[in-house]
Amino acid sequence: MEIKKVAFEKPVLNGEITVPGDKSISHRAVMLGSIAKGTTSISGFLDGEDCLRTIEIFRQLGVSIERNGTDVTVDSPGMDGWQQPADNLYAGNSGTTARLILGILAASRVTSVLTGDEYLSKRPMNRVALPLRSMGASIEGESDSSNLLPLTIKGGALTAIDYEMPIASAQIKSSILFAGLAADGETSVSEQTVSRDHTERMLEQFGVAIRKEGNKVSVKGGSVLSGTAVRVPGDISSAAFFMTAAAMVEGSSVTFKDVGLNPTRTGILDVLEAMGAKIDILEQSDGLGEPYGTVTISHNGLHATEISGELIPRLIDELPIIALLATQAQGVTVIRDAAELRVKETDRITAVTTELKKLGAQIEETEDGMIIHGPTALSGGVLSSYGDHRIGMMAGIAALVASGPISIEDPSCINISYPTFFNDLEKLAFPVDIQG
Ligand code: SPQ
Repeated sequence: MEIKKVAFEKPVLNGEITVPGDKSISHRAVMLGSIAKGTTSISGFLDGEDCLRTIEIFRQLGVSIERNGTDVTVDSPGMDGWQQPADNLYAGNSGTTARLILGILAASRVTSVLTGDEYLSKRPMNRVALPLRSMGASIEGESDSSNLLPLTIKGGALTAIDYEMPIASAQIKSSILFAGLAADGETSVSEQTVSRDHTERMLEQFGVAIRKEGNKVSVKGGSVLSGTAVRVPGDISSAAFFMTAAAMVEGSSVTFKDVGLNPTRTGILDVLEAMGAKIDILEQSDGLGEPYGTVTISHNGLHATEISGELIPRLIDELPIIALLATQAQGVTVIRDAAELRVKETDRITAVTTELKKLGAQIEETEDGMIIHGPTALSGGVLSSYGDHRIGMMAGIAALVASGPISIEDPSCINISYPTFFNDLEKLAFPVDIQG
């Protein structure tokens, strides 16, 4: 097993970094560029493993996709011109690829089999497959309820639905809206709590007229998409690891250039502010759909907070690193309403509490969150990533406050969303020792 050991020194984080492109936006840019007829030019694309899976799947469908580093050009005949794939479509570890593509394939003219790695093959697909089936989609699996990959999707005619989502999920919302693009009638999705809105923003960029009424969004079947230019800002979910590090380590101040500032994703900034960190934001926008800017996070003491309700979807992927942050804050931090963490790449509630306890953290697992007592001195140790990039990176950042070295089992999963994570850790803090 590959081990990456983070050498221990007393660090202070100072400097400026530009984190790689946003994962959610990169996926959607390739998907919409492939549905659209014509050429789409993407800059700032995330060359992480999950997004590369999305590219590969559309290539198998006959879309021409050229990648030159973080510049990607998609040249598509449009959805009606896609070819029958010769092999199964492999989504790897990527829940976003699998769930969004289910909606797209259901609306296409091809028949395909969608598969994933051992982790993705345990994640529920019925959250998108059930509403898609109610639109008339043919999605069949091997398990009794056809909830798990592999799934066979026979694209065909769909009928619009008006769907109320039982949970806040951008993946469910996006999958149904993508299917709705080719359905007969107007498809609507309502959510009780707002989830990330990259799909809605990007549909408009590709020329689709969407209708928004409160928390309900609708698209008309037969909408025509035209290729366009997409600029992907830095991923705030990746920046969150070093934002948290800067907030935790006394004397630190780190600047993040060109990071996404979509309000449906900035819950981490709200939490850092509520816990006492100093935050300076210089917001910019170039009119290409997504706000972004330069953010500086500086250490300024830390106290506990409560994280629940509408804030949760705005920082769902940041909760593992926030749990680590809370171990260094004065008081009791409570995280609730986050049961969704149990169906991510791993059960992130159990994984975070188990791993942080190994370092001496006072952290308890609840059904839908965690309770963390701080501040606690953390020791070094050997931590598992559970094959989950966000748990692996949490372990890497823990080395900044631990009294001894941290070894991370199976760190390669970090390439899924932040391939340059260890370079940035070295740039801002201290050398890492790569073994295996
Ligand atoms: O793609 P995947 O594996 O589901 O990625 C994760 C992550 O941590 O990177 C979740 F495990 O992010 C999801 C996020 O949790 C990405 C996403 C999206 O791009 O639409 C939406 C969120 O998931 P959900 O289930 O709330 O819709």
